[in-house]
Amino acid sequence: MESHSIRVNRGEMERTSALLGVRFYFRARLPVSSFLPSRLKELEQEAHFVAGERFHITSNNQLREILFGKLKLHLRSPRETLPRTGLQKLPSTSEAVLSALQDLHPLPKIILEYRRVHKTKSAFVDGLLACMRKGSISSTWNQTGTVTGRLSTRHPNIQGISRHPIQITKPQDFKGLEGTVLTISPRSMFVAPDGYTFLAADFSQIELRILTHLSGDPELLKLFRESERDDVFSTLTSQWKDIPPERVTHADREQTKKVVYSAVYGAGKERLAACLGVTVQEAALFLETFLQKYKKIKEFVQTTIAQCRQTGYVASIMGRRRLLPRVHAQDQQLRAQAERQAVNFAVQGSAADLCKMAMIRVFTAVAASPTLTARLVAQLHDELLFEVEEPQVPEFAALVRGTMEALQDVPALQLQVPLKVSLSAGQSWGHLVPLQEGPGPSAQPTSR
Ligand code: DCT
Ligand code: MN
Repeated sequence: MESHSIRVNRGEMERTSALLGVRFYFRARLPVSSFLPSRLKELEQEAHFVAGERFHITSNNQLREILFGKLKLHLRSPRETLPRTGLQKLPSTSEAVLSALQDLHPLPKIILEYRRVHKTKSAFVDGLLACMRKGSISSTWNQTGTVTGRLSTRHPNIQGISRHPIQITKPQDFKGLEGTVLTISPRSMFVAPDGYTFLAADFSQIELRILTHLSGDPELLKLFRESERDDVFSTLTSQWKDIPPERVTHADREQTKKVVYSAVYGAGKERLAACLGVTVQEAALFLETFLQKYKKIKEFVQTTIAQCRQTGYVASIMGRRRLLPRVHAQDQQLRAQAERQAVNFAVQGSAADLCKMAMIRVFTAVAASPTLTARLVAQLHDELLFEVEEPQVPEFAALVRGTMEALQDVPALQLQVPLKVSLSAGQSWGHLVPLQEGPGPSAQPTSR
């Protein structure tokens, strides 16, 4: 991956920087040029206007003084428990606080958007530009940089480039202008060279499958074995919430996902409540009913922690160990943290093992093939991204799927659950379309 580079589409890059950097209310068809005030500048001016004074928009101290010293928003806030910092114990200017205040005054919303645009611009425009060489980027990969055994990347951190488009909203209540939503899809800046196409192979629900294997939960096992063509999270949603499958919405599915991963990784009811936007009591009830229905998950969590206490380490499916001496700490918080890390490592570390094995096996298979020339260009944890010569797509797709799904039967693993790979392809990383299942080893049902 390091000896190969990925092409960046200059036009798309310019479009994105223009969206972020340049005013987008064009009265006439003005040329997009740099002397127009940038979107950040514009937000800064809006902030000064609604604050009634000029201040350093990036200074949290000055912002705090205006929000709470001058505008006294904390006194008007229905929430009595805004998190506080600093000597004067004024509320912080964190995202959570600003969100809680956004209906009281236009300033918090403007600041939130300023931060979002700034972050997007620095990561996806300035950050990428700084890493570009001859119109391409090539990340540096670190094999020993994470505690779970996942790979990590820098310059650029291609694994951190959001899969989902980022939406930036213009505040609606400023100067009576309509709110406009901008969509930025950072992945669409990466393109395959002429004659090639990107092919992405994504392990579906790898962590949930690993968890199912490790816990042996019969309900989950049944779900994965029987409904191979169905979407497991949708079925799961219908099952534990007791609603018919056809009434499960995308939002329900996402909610289930959050509940599942919170239950496993020990996020706790407060964090779950915050991320679902429900009350703490509701979140607690979700976790409880979920763990009630899939009893072996709770058992697995407890067994993992107990074993870690006994040995001082936790091991991944391939036997890689993480030492966790703090599992014996006196301090309850440190101990609870080590316990969460133990369970997280068992599942995520095992998923990392599988993904690395997939990389090695696909590489070996391509090297052994007299015809295939596909190259791995990036590993995004559970997703492998390849550059493939266009005519070779069908053959390579079948090989990748076959190789990755066959990991289920590796003797050292003997997974109780089937593995499922979804394939997509396209000219740009941001616009991959699902590949139809072609003929090949994957076309046969793999029920066992
Ligand atoms: N993850 C997590 N907490 C969440 C969501 C995800 O810890 N709220 C972790 C666990 C799975 C991993 O990130 C990959 O996330 P997704 O791809 O969103 O999950 P998935 O199980 O693969 O589900 P999907 O079928 O939607 O891709
Ligand atoms: Mn996924």
